Amino acid sequence: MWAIKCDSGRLILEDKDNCLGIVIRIHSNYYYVDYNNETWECMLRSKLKKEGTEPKVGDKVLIDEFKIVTKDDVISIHSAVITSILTRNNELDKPNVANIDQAIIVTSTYSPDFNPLLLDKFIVLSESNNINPIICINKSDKIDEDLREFIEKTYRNIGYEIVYTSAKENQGLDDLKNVLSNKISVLTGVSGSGKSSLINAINPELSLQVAEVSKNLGTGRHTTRHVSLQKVFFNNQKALIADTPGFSFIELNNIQSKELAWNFREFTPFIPECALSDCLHWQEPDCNVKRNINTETSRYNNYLNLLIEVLGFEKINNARSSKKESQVKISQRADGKNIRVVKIGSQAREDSRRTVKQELSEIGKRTSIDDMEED
Ligand SMILES: Nc1nc2c(ncn2[C@@H]2O[C@H](COP(=O)(O)OP(=O)(O)O)[C@@H](O)[C@H]2O)c(=O)[nH]1
Ligand SMILES: [Mg+2]
Repeated sequence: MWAIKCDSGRLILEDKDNCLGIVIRIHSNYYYVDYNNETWECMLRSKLKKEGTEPKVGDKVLIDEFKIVTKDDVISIHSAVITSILTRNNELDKPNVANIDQAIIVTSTYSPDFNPLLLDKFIVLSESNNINPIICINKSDKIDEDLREFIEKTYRNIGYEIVYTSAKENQGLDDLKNVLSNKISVLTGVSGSGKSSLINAINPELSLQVAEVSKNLGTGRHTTRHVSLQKVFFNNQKALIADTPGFSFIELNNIQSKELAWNFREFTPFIPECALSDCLHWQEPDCNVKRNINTETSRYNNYLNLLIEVLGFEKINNARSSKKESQVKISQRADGKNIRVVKIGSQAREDSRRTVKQELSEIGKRTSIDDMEED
């Protein structure tokens, strides 16, 4: 460690080995890294820049070349340089954030009413992104015993962690804090479930601008603003919480139908023994999942509902790609040169008349799925 005098005071250069920090905010070319409970303003080492590497919020990074600038003995800037980025465990696009440990799925007991289909959908979104789902039952000041029993039987029994909270009555907040400690979390769940109230109850100084997932299926509103991770301190512990909800869209359009069941953890031990390798655990013969689970449960019923949704998206995507295929044709011009001619196929013409929503509602009618809005 050494010190250099500079105009405004002292500049201390502290030479440490590479240390592991987490990017919590990005602003133009500056990356703000949480390391040792301080926020360090970092530039990217030029080698990484040249490689085109771009850190995301949530990235675990090694930092070096620490500088602490002091002015009149008061520390004004901690700065350092990012020397490498560790492999990500997971990453979301919207919001653009990596290495989320867990999604706190905030679900209310009333207004909006508890909706197991939506809860399962959020669970699938988490599982499919390799993010551990934690079920937070908020407004538990108004929970009846039947509902509590249903939640325990359905979710606790298959291994999900559940916390019961009431932001209004300050109940269960210590349990929630325990879950959040030393982790990177996103709070997710529909509008009105109590996300903002919970954040405020945990830490009133932290005013998260939690943007909302729209009430209507598939019409998520996403913010253009960069996500950042907020540091929250309690009981000598620190939590990092994303300031936007975990999933801007609650559509399952990135999941393949034959993959969906892998996001139902109670199904997974039985999937490999199904007779068909692409078994959808629905109408197929010799299905090992159906043989081993109770198909009378809301989980299985919700699985089927979500499967129909996923199949609907697949149908639309296939139609789109067949449209693409039919668009390009090579033709020979009079001068002998080959040219590409765009020609729309009949299937594509038919599909282009329909919107995605119409397609989905038609599939819905054929299979009489319930309306999937949450309240
Ligand atoms: N009874 C009760 N009401 C709550 C609770 N938490 C939040 N609310 C109310 O639910 C409404 C929606 O809460 P809000 O935090 O804005 O939900 P968000 O949309 O998920 O951020 C507000 O009127 C809150 O006062 C709770 O634990 N119990
Ligand atoms: Mg809110």
